[in-house]
Amino acid sequence: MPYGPPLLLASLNPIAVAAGADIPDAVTIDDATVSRSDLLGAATSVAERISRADRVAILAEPTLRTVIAVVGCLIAGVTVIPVPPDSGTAEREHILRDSGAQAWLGVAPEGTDLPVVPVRLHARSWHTYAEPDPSAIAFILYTSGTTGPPKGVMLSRGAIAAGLDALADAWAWTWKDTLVHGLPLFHVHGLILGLLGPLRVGSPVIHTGKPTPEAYAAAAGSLYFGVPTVWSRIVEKPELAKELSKARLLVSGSAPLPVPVFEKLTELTGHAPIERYGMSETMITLSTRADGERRPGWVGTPVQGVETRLRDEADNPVPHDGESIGALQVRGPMLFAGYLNRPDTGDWTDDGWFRTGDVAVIDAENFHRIVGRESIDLIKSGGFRIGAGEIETALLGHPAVAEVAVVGLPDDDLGQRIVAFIVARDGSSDALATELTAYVGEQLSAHKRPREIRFVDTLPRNAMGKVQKKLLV
Ligand code: MCA
Ligand code: AMP
Repeated sequence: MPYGPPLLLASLNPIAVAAGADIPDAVTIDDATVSRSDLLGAATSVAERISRADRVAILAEPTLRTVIAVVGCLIAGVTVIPVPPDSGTAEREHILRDSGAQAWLGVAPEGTDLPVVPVRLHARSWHTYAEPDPSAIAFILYTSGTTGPPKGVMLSRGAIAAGLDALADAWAWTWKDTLVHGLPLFHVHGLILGLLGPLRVGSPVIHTGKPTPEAYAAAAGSLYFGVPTVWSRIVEKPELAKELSKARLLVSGSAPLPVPVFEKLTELTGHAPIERYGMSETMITLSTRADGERRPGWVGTPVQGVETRLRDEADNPVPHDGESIGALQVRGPMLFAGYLNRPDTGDWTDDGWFRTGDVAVIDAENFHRIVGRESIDLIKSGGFRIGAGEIETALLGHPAVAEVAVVGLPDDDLGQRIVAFIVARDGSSDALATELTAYVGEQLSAHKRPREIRFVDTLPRNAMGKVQKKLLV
């Protein structure tokens, strides 16, 4: 190795950057473009100010300040807790309390009790830090379960490195690519794949702020990331979609890509999209390959280092015959290190496999198709994972709500849309529906607001009194 030990953010190796491995456009975001050396200098300056902290919270707006803050933490070996910038009070307080974040790094929300460490865009430091151990936790990402508040997924540096290298292999992703996306910087997709991926592989990245068809068409990259909602909005604008024919690879993930969208995208751009499957807990475990078959409705084969298997309800093996459906279990080097403060969630089998909660089919060529989720209470809307229980708890806090059941109903644009069935105490009205939607937004993130509120006289319940959501869907 000419430039010292392997680093998580390999393209920011200080020795290599000083020796001329600089590029002027390492990251473009929010109308700002930063070179590798400026990013390294600014982030190292952040590292100097926070190196004695264990965990800091970053309000993950899509800005250069966020990028510098995240990179600074990775240089110093400080765990990052990315906080959705639009999160409401209850969600934000939960994340801060549960994670034990000691400070805000960069921008802080109003009224915070935590100290705030500023991120100075023009400060520079060239101090060098030893690379932290691969087992060190780089991020705690909060993600929804079926019930209760979001859980903190602990991702180690080693898992991230393994996950990104597996994708570079599957997608033939190199420094010659320019990545384009506009996904949020508080989930695996936008943050780990979409920011750390380029900084590891060495490819420039253009973050478009929002993932709009206009911005994607204008960015002229070679590699594009999107959730299915992004791709379905792009194919509705054929002139813009055609601009993407100049790219090398279009990648879809975070939710099922509808077959008609796959086909339309192929027709308009000449590129059959790459589909890949993953979770916050596992990073990306399945993908079609740049040099392999791309089959509509299927998410490909295990990436480097990953093994998968299917189990039935009695925990017996399910054959890989392309038809039999089973619960998908995975293992591999990119899996998480557990949920913070929740050691015994029962998601691991005794022999070390992670239960994904998804049901799938595997064929004789080891191609995988995701059939759906085991629980009706985990909703995927616009690629965001949303727990029905969390929204129900929020709504039950409103005095007008007597009973509530939240479900995800099929939606052409979002995959699923959040619908709340509500038994109101003192009558219903459009004004109350608007108030309840806003009430959820004040407490949780904006995308957790119900798109629709349906007032009902009663909820369907079984003999035990449990709401039968299947009857609502
Ligand atoms: C939204 N709006 C609403 C409501 N919901 N208004 C009233 N009531 C509601 N319930 C408003 C929005 O605030 C916005 O307003 C406008 O309606 C349009 O909203 P929307 O249709 O949601 O469009 P959008 O805001 O453009 O969002 C679509 C999106 C977004 C950009 C595709 O869903 C998105 O960024 N998804 C990415 C999720 C993601 O990255 N998931 C990765 C996790 P206004 O215009 O005024 O603001 S998965 C992962 O990490 C794993 C590992 C994986 O496999 O990748
Ligand atoms: P999250 O933790 O937000 O990443 O959500 C993970 C969940 O998203 C998975 O358990 C799946 O249910 C779903 N998911 C991710 N990628 C895909 C895909 N390509 N096809 C179908 N479902 C997907």
